[in-house]
Amino acid sequence: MDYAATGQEALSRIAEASDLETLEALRVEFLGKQGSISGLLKTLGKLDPEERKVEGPKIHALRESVSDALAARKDVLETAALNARLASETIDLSLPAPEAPRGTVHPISQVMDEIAEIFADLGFSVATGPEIEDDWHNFTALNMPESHPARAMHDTFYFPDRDAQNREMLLRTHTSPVQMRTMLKDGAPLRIIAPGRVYRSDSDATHTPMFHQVEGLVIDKDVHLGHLKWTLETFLKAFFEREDIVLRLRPSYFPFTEPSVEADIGFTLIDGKRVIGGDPSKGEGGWMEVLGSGMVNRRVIEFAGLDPNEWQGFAFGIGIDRLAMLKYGMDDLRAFFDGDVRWLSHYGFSALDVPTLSGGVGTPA
Ligand code: 2NM
Repeated sequence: MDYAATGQEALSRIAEASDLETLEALRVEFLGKQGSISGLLKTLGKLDPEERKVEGPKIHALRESVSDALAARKDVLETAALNARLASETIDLSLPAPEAPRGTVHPISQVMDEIAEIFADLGFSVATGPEIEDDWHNFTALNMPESHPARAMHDTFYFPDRDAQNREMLLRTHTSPVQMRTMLKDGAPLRIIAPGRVYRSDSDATHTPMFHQVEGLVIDKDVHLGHLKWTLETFLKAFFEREDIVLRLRPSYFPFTEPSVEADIGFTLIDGKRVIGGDPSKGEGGWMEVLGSGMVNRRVIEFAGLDPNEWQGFAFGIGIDRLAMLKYGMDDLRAFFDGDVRWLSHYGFSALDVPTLSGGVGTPA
């Protein structure tokens, strides 16, 4: 038999295939299991040996030439497809860069991160809790029973309805309820800070109805006022990045601590400007109140389900907004909450400026 015509037709159809799918269909048509050339090969078995000697090589040669043609055409089509992709997917590197994000990290967020970093190094973990609280966690458990005058001084925002336990609901006036919840949940010993938003119905040039606080709590055995003073001094030196921080503790009163102390930080006058650091008793300058603190009241330890004869602790509370103003030189508290893009781009921080003790907690790179 002559297979030349079959071969010619197959080769010309392969040469005309314009895409890879068409070519694959041809491969199946000729060489697939049910393919025409595969069919010819199957006939060999039925021939007698003499005929097979003649027909065998011809059919194999046909199969070979079709197979080679398929491979060659596939190569051509694949190269063409790749070239088409390379031509259509070019990137024009001479185009201007896309607009970069313009957001900045708010100074309050930055200062919160700085504070968390410093206290993490002292072994404190960060605790959080709800901003909507009940009066037991916010007041009663902190040694402020219903009649306590400090409750009135807190200018509390109350909700109209009570909760399922018939407790009054309110916006927390400090983050102390977080400490109470953590003591009840984790017990002692404990070393935590609780940063976050707090609310008091108070609004003027130096007070906003929402502000930020970080409170710290250490519960352990044989804890005393010396540990408190060292911790506060170490924190303030790291925060203001100077060794010449001078602290003055003054006796004070908080219902949740006994004794209670307020801490002032010394500033000196340089060219008429207040600069944190230095000893005001040895030159020009003065004291600025920065935080309140004390030894945790035995009654608070009891409310937290701990034995005050076994466990003692100290606690402190710091206003983050004021501390941020002192460190970064803003003079108007209200600008913190205006959302003015010009103010934010001036005072904001780069998202890449993550505070670390090794790299500096407040020095932009
Ligand atoms: C302050 C001042 C003094 C304080 C007390 C507690 C707790 F939960 F342990 F009782 N947390 N924070 C505390 C003590 C807060 O802020 C000016």
